[in-house]
Amino acid sequence: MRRVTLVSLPLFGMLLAAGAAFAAPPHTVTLAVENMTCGTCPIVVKKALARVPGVSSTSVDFDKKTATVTFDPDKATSEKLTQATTAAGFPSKLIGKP
Ligand SMILES: [Cu+2]
Repeated sequence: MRRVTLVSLPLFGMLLAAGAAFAAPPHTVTLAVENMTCGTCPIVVKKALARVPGVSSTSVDFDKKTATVTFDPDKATSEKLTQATTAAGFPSKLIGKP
């Protein structure tokens, strides 16, 4: 039992390193965002999205009513993004991707 533990720890470290090496590239999606009525709204939407773990960049287009978000697909999903804006009072949906 003790021998197994001694062997498995470095092995676990190698698996972690391998996992990092093969981590999925970041995803970028565009969301259609409702309810943005003034210049402050995009800031609120941007903050709500930036708070989602795994999100690396967010840009909100007030004129087009869209948000473009780049995130780590291992940590976040597009569903979590739409949930975050909806919770902030701005329902959104994914454009173009399933
Ligand atoms: Cu506003």
